[in-house]
Amino acid sequence: MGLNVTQKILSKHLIEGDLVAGGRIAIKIDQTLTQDATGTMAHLEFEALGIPRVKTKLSVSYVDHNTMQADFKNADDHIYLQSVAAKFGIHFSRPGNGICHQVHLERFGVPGQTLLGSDSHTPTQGGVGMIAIGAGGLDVALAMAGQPFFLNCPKVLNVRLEGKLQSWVSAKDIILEVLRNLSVKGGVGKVIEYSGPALRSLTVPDRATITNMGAELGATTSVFPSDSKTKEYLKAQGREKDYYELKADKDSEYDETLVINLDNLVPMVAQPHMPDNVVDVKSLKRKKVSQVAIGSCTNSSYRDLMIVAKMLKGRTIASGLSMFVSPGSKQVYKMISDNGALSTLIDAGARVLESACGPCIGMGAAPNSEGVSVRTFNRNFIGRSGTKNAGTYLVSPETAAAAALSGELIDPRQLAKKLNIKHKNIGLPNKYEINDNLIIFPFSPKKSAKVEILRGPNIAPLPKFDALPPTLLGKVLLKTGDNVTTDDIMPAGARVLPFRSNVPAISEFVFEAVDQSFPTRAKDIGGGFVVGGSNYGQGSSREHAAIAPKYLGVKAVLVKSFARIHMANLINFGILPLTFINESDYQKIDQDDELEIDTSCIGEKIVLLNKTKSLEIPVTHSMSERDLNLMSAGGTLAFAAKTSSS
Ligand code: MIC
Ligand code: SF4
Repeated sequence: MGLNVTQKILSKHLIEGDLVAGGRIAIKIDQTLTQDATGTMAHLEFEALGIPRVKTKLSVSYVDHNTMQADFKNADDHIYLQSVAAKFGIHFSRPGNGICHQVHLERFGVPGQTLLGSDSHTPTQGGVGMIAIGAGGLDVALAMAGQPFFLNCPKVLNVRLEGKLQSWVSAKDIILEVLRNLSVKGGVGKVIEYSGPALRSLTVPDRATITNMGAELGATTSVFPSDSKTKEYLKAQGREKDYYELKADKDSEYDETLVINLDNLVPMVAQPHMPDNVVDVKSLKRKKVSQVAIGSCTNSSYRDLMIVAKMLKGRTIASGLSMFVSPGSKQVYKMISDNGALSTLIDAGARVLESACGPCIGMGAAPNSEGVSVRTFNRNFIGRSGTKNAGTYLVSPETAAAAALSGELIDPRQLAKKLNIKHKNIGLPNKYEINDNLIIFPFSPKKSAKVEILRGPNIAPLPKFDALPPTLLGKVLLKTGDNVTTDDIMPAGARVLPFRSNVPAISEFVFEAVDQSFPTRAKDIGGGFVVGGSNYGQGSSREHAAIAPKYLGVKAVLVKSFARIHMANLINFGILPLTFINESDYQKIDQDDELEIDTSCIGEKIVLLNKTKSLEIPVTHSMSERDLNLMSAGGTLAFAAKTSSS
């Protein structure tokens, strides 16, 4: 039997295990990426591993999240990251160069290779046929040190795209439709592989929009074949030599298939507060809009900004709203500046920001109270915009521009008719403007040896954690429902992000939006447990959602099911990830109950006693032998220190 694209790449990189869905495998990682919000921690961890130079084909450190610089903290982090990159042979993408995923697509993504990134939207590179996986910073640090990446071998779900996109319907609507079908849990344990006749008309930026937001399905990653469209894009980026054809064999098979006919697809919207709460835009009956934001790693490419500029040309945005635009990269910014589209946007009333994550991660541009914010982004979790009672609606650039002009959430086709504008596919330029002057390339080993790592006062040393004791005792500090996000556990935004390199300081914000008393209560009673529903820890890859609770004394998290990256992060920092054997037992534990967990035979069985209710509750875990060793040592760094000294 032939192989599909996922199997082709995984088999070429397989180091341990068999490609059988559900089994444990280890793969070789060719490239890594980090961004500043997770990168400070990842690089502190890399330093702790004691390796003189990265061992990957390519590692890039981006600065794109914390660019607000309200005080010295963000700036300190940037300087630390630049010095650490110079020391260890890492490419450094300076602030201003753009959002990691957009820049990586333009300059570094290579078909057929593997990429591990400390950001959940790393799968964006599946748009050029990579197996690109998001992970916690520590797993990325280990990959930089040349170690394999361990994961459960995913199933492959084929999304077959048939038909052709209609005018004013675009790639974002495709991924919104996939989310409507599969939900935020639908991709767990799976790679989403795209195929079908419609691929012929989807460019790499279109594909990258789709693979980017595949993160919201909970998928391990998403991937497109590498074909003539990939070649065209790489050529336009001056990287034709990186092209490598990669297609599924005709007789290859998939574990599951979803067929979407693009002929019938209409403009869609994900309503507050989940990316899978998707409906046809028209069903919102011209909802009034108070803010529009174009940008983020999902929709800030040259193509996306050009379509918005085309719609706004010679017009003014509606008086009842404000509009923000963040171009995805310096390349995009410079090109729209040179061709006049930037001037069109400014003239129409857009407030143009720098090339960075910005409003997507709550770094400014928070909506008004109870505001309706229409964004081209990928996440609309409650409070992420910075305004807890505002609602974020996720849409395509076409629908966002239509909202900006009309002041209402409408189907862009209605507006186009009225304004008499045509949705001529903007397509790709034959040649992008290439200037890598904001990338600092790795120093020679000789020059690296002389580099001094610069640590400002915001860079706190990594905390050290003890080995797992045979009994865990304590109270249930918090009981949550389903689909808790890492934004709920460890919020981001302008107030919190500056503390990403300072664990004691950031731990004061744990579960802030859910229960403000959590950090104080946890510390006062010497830690305890968290109980949750299904898909616990979905969303961002931030390992701070594990380190900070660990720092506050959280010993185990007991849930119906975990999201992949968060569970790996819990293991890395020595928090026991347990699941109920019978989901209904979730009802048998309440907040404040006293629990006792016997971990002395953790490899065979774990006994959980609810002492308050005098009940024994059957629980389990899905940790591999390697995970158990890490867990017993008190986490991955403690394990690495133990093994290197023995
Ligand atoms: C996000 O979109 O939530 C982030 C911010 O990019 C995160 C990483 C982080 O928290 O730093 C992600 O997606 O992994
Ligand atoms: Fe940045 Fe937003 Fe993309 Fe995360 S989702 S990498 S915050 S643009």
